[in-house]
Amino acid sequence: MPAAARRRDPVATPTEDFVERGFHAFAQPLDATAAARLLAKIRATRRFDGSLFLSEAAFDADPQYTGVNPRPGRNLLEGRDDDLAFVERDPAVIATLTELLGEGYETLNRKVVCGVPASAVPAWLKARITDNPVNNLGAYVRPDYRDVTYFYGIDFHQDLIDFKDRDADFVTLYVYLHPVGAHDAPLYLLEESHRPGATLFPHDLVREGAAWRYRDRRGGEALCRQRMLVGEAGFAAVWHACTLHGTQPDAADNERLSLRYLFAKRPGAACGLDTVNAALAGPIRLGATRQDLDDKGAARIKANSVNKA
Ligand SMILES: O=C(O)CCC(=O)C(=O)O
Ligand SMILES: [Fe+2]
Repeated sequence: MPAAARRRDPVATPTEDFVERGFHAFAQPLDATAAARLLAKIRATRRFDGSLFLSEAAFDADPQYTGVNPRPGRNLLEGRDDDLAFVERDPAVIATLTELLGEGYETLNRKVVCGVPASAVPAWLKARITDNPVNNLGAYVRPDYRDVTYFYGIDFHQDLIDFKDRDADFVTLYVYLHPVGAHDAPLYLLEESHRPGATLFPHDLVREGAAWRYRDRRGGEALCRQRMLVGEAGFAAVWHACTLHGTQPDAADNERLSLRYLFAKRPGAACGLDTVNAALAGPIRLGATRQDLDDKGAARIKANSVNKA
């Protein structure tokens, strides 16, 4: 057999990518024209500027930190199946999700995520939130606009963070709706950070050159290469619920708009994710996933790693 034929196929399957690195980036962007069409419709619903926010007095009169994300009845993507077909019916997306999650996988959640540009965040708010680990701005956004999730950066986290007492039986699919470069609040993802399994947020991360030393607080550690996810409109990537990723505050003048999906395996269905999870060194479920919030849901820790990425 010629050497070239013996060499391992350089295109890894999604399952192989998950086992080895904790994520899979699609080789080709999804339909960029359809992404632009949806983007225009989203942009037509509001201005992504200071008018998104409550006044400081209105916020302080009745601070609400929970229930401020999109939910059934208040989700900009509701009733937009046609606009989302370029994602949900894309053959490569379906093939990847079917391989990882099995036939009959379930959509747990889908929403628009906005990286809010620095120029849109009122000064009073910036002063309060700088260096908080999770700057989900939903609490400060006018209730009508809470049909989108707004971030001003979020520290390295596992998407399992929102699911205490649930197995990592789901994956995240993230789609950029326009080109995202280094200055558009791209996602930073830590390769191989899924391997120790589920750990408590905020995570124990120390920068080491171009990588991060990640300790699982159970005696295990990994050296994780940092990968900046930049790409064209329609760029898509899928990652494991234990893979660490985060964003810095959006320094550009423009908002970054993306789609974020969670897809779960059907209980019992044998799938690639079972292989991935069986290879993890630690647990795939936690009774508590985070310790950064007080009992009202407000930040009680000021610390942030991804801002040093
Ligand atoms: O889009 C972002 O800035 C971060 C999104 C993210 O990691 C999430 O929604 O879980
Ligand atoms: Fe996330």
